[in-house]
Amino acid sequence: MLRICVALFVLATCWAQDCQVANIPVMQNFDKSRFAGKWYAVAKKDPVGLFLLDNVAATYVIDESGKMTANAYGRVIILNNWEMCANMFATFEDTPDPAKFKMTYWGAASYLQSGNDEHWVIDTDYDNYAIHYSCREVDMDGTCLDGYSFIFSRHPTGLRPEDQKIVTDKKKEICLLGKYRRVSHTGKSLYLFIWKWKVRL
Ligand code: DAO
Repeated sequence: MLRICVALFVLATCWAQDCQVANIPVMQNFDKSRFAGKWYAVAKKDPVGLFLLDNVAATYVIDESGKMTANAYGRVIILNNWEMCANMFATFEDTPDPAKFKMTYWGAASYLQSGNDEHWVIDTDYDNYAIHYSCREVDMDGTCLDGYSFIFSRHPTGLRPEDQKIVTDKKKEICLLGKYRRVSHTGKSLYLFIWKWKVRL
């Protein structure tokens, strides 16, 4: 009897959790002008072939025509363990859903990654936390085969205790609970940037 109950509970949990990419709930009435400004990545679910390691931050800008762009940086290791600060630039194309964008990004140097990704805002209160999501490859069953997600904070020290439960519940909703690693902010990427700049002089 106990086994049947456990099996039913597991089944019910699976049914309750819809991991289809098409059904992932995003922020309602997302207002990109309130989202503008600097966000620190405090946790990350990596994609296959991870790139940005730590000291990751993104600054979103909305121009007079309403177009969103972003500058981002972070510590990366490329080409035979060469550690550097990657500076990235991204543009965003609006879609019918205000929380879903098509992102195109470039590295400031040719050996850095560039590409096109989805950029979805799952949830934010604009002043403290934001949950970003991008699925790069959808599996045959409609779930995400390869994707990444950043938990952003307005504060480099991390999420406020009162935001942690909200973020944990959202991680569960997007089927990524337990898949994140902490992203630290040690200032190392700024140090690397200054060091490389000095070497070039
Ligand atoms: O780190 O593995 C990875 C994926 C990195 C994608 C680069 C995105 C650059 C622009 C970031 C804007 C905010 C998400």
